Amino acid sequence: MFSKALFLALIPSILAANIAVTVGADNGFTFTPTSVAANAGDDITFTVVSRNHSITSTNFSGAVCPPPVGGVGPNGFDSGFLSALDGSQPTFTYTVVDTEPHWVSCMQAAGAHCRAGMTFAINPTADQTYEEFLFNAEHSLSS
Ligand SMILES: *[C@@H]1O[C@H](CO)[C@@H](O)[C@H](O)[C@H]1NC(C)=O
Ligand SMILES: *[C@@H]1O[C@H](CO)[C@@H](O)[C@H](O)[C@H]1NC(C)=O
Ligand SMILES: [Cu+2]
Repeated sequence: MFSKALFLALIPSILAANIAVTVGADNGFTFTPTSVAANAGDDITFTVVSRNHSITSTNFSGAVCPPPVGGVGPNGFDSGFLSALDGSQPTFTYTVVDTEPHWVSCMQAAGAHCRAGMTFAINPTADQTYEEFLFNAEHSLSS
């Protein structure tokens, strides 16, 4: 019979989710969905279905676009450029390591995709919403 402690220790792996996000649906500058709530241990798998994009963590405000190579941390990430131009659908998986908000965009075209609203949020909050991040990206100056 399971002890309660062993059962509780197993819960994170039992509940770890695999969350699918589509990048560039309908040839657009989009992430679908635009935000997710995720727990540490969850995998978020991004599938690029058009053009040539990156999945890169960035700032919530200020210098949002373009995200820098390597991404903004702590626990930042950067897929590098993933091209679907050859008809492939490359994927990138980020394993969530904390429950902090992470703000994500695309580095392509010196930030033009980012300023076009190509944005995604992991664990946005009441104080830092996805909508405000989108606004900040659309109004980010080129760097
Ligand atoms: C994807 O975009 C990057 C950055 O603009 C570029 O260096 C790379 O050559 C592109 N890849 C393809 C297959 O077009
Ligand atoms: C992110 O924003 C901070 C604070 O405005 C700034 O110091 C930093 O340079 C920005 N990071 C990047 C990579 O733009
Ligand atoms: Cu892009």
